[in-house]
Amino acid sequence: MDIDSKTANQKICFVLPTYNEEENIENIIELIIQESHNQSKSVFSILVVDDNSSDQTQDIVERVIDSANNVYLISGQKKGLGDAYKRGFVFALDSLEADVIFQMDADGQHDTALIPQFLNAIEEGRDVVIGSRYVAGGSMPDFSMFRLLISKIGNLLVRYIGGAIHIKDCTSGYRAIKTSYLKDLNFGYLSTRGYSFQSSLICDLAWRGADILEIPIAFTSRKGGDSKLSFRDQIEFLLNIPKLGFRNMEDFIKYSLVGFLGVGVNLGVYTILTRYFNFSEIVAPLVSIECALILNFFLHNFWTFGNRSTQSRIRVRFLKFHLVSGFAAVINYLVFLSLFLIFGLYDILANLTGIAVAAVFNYLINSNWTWKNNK
Ligand SMILES: Nc1nc2c(ncn2[C@@H]2O[C@H](COP(=O)(O)OP(=O)(O)OP(=O)(O)O)[C@@H](O)[C@H]2O)c(=O)[nH]1
Ligand SMILES: [Mg+2]
Repeated sequence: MDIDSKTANQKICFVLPTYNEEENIENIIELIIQESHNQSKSVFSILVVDDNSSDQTQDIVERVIDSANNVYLISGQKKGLGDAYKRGFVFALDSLEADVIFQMDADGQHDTALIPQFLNAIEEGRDVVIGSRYVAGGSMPDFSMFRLLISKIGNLLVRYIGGAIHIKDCTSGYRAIKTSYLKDLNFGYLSTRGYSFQSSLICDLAWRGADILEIPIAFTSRKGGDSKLSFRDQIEFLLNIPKLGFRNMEDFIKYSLVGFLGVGVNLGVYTILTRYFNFSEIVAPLVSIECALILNFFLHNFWTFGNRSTQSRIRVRFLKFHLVSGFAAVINYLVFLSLFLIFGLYDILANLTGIAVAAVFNYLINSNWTWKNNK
């Protein structure tokens, strides 16, 4: 099957969350419909997820539905943007059987003329395309320095604590996502509001190995009406950062626990060999270190990194793990020596620092090389 026939007639669903968007909703639907006329390979649908707006939003959408195909409306209690998206995704997956879902604000801030660029990138094999304000060519021309600063700081926190360093814009609301990546999404975990929903979702996609591309957008001010995202959304965004950090650090925490167990096994085997089997102090450490390494390897393989899809053979991983451990020991020793001899640090503290640096090195290399996730 060639690419053309594979992507022919793929179903693209635009999920537009709305709350009191009577000034904007008709216009954005029209713009998307205009774009659909230029797309021969795709069938577009538009799903408005309205949370019982108190203005005319729903009446307007219902009027549009009477005259246009493939426009849908679902409504519900207002529980935040994340909850609205969650309901929208479920409808788009189950009822519309979408292949690609677009997230887009309904207030005209996202330029529909860029839709073909998103679709081209998806066709070229990307799993997620983000309309990004922070890659070269992207901008927020109408926003105050203050809002820009808040947005940038928020993005930095998500990137570095949430483990999505390579993604410049983690809170953008303009994205195209292949639904294969949404089908096994843990929606319960993502059920958060506003910006925190957007950042949780993109981190989840990044952790699961989605191929993500950012294309530049100019994020202008909304065409009409008022902003819906509140101070409460900002607070929840901040409270959500540690949660992202914990989930991002889960492997490292498991790795460290196994490491501590390894130290115990090393000491235990050494004590038994020297006290009960008359091993010399020269040979006993070699055996006890190897016992700890073997135990650690199997625990990492089946527990710490057990859910990764690593392509290399287990014996190759076993060798790599030993190699990395050897390097880590050298790093431990060099850090200890330099801190102790050059900086005159108390020897136990110097050794502890050496152990910590070596442990981080050990984790990073094993995580990204020995057990590289190929999914
Ligand atoms: N269904 C639903 N939609 C929401 C909710 N909160 C916000 N929205 C919609 O989500 C989109 C993004 O919200 P905006 O208020 O535009 O947020 P923003 O773009 O960060 O803020 P502005 O730049 O001021 O527009 C808009 O289409 C809103 O109508 C909600 O609780 N439920
Ligand atoms: Mg907006």
